[in-house]
Amino acid sequence: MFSKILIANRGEIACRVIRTARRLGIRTVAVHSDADAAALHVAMADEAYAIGPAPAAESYLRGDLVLEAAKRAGAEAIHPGYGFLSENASFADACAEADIVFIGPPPDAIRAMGGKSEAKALMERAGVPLVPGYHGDDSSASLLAKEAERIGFPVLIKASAGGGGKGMRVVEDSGAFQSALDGARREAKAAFGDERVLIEKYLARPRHVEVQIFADRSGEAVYLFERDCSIQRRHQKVIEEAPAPDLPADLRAAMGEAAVAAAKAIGYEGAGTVEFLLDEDRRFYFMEMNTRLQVEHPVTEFITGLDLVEWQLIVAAGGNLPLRQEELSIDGHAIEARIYAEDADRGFLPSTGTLRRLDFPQAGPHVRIDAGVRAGDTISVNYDPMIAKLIVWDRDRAAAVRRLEAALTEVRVAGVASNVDFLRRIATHPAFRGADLDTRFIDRHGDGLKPSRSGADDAVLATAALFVLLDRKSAAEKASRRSADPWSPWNRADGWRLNDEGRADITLRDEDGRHVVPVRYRRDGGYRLSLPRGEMPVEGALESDGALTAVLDGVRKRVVVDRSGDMLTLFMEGGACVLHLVDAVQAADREGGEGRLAAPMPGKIVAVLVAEGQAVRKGEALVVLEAMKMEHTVAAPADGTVARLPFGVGDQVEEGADLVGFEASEGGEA
Ligand code: MV4
Repeated sequence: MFSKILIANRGEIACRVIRTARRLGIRTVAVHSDADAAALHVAMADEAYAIGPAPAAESYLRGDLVLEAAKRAGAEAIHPGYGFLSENASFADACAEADIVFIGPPPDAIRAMGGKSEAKALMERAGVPLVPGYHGDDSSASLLAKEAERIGFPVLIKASAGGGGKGMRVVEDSGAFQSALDGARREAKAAFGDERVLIEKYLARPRHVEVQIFADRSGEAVYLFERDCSIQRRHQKVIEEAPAPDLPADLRAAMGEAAVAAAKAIGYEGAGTVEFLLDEDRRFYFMEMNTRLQVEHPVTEFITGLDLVEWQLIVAAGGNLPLRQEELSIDGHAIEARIYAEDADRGFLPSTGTLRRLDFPQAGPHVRIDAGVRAGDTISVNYDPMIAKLIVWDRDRAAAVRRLEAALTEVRVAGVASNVDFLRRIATHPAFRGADLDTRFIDRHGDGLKPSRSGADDAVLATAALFVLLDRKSAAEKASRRSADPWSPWNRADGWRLNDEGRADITLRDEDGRHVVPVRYRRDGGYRLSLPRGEMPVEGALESDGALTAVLDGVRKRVVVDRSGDMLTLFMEGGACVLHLVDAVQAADREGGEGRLAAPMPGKIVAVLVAEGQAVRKGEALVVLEAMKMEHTVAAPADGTVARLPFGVGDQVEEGADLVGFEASEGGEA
């Protein structure tokens, strides 16, 4: 077994590999970009090497710099994690040339699975079922059109070189085929520099079911059962589970054996995943093979009781698989939810900033948290916005779903937007509970997955105002205890007025604007608030852990409130709410901010959809920015006129750059 390994990754996967290595007594070497100098994985490793500036292309993707660090550290092996260099065959070759073990498959196996068409041809020869289709070399329009007729509409056109859904076109009939083919080719060329396409029978409601396999150098291979990863958004997995619900034992075995056959066909070694599409009629078809450990591997670990990173280390060091197929079995059910710093209420725009608060449920036999960041860390645009993975296990799926719902209520993220409430809406959705899964789950149930609350309702405003009042009262009491003149009226926080009930205004701001909450101080220490829907008596107390016991209109609730500066994050039943306390003095300064449509993060302008002087309606798309491999549309915040367009297509813009000078029309809809 190795005595020292280098982890060529960051975030939660780096931390996860370090944990197993440490348990096995293996010394660990971390590499990091300048931006990650204080990151969790650096702190956890035995030693760490800076390898370059923040952009991944200048650090984590620089195989030469990673290898240089490995040589300096005397690491015998490199674990690539996932993403970055994990499926880079040239890097795996370079490791071998440097006599450093690449913890993963042989480079040729990576290459074999890299191209979709070549992979399919290999799988076909190995007897692995493929979707009926055409993936030959002749990609002339006339031949492809004939093949589409042969296959039968609807068909799916896919980029041969790509993945993740880029360049995919569903074609319902022959009349639409040529234009769809042209579009798919253009997108494939732009995304992968290769316009070759393949055609398949389109499966309308497939599930994404993938099989975890492991192979060792002796040629042995086993399957560690399957995962259902159908809950995806824009080809990014959101929730994964193992085993796949409602899979008959014979189908499970057939998929497992097909996956093992695929692995053996390419001389595989190490951890791998064979992805299948499972049709409604329970036929399964090879989709692609991933030649690395997957993000969602913990659900497999939970149901098999195994440590897949330990198996990777054993196999990479030349050892045999620890268990034979007949020694493997499924125990219970596990579900993973990916917690991302993205704003589910704003088109899942990645959210950057400092994690003011990061609470997780207590880990244990039923709950696991794989996190790569901690409170105080910054989520930046340089990397994938994953915060952590929450994985739960229980004796069966129903119990695991309940466990997931409960665990998600204890995940609190403040300082950046997160998808936690979106995850909760999925976990509590009847279709999810009923395991009614397919790859279009989120599309199909989109409306039922939208946030229930629109804006700050009375309960939110009352809770926030009460928190501010109690916070001020507590600060005033502390100040008077410290003050030489404890009875000074300046140390009061009860809105005291001569011959009158105490009064104050609490002004709060959110994306809908400002909310002024007039307060009257009651003699009994409570308050009476004037809210949009009427008066409300409130009282409560701040607990030592920052939680608020609020009694609103006689109903007692416990709410966790995080305060960072003027930002309040309220973790309410219906989800997290962010409000900003407006200090009346500074309020005026904010006026200058109106009319700004700033770039939410650095990126490139890929489309300007309006002209200067053009009248637009609220919500109309104005400019499209490409950042973090995704497109972000900047839309009109209200009815109005496009006054200035300082940038054109192809321009690079910094975070905060004014993309559009906008003038709201008088009284126009905002
Ligand atoms: C398909 C399909 C339906 N029919 N192939 C999406 C990207 C790549 N993983 C393959 N994908 C699909 N291929 C046929 N013949 C539907 C998808 C698909 C999908 C597959 C798995 C997980 C999520 C998906 C989301 C949309 C479409």
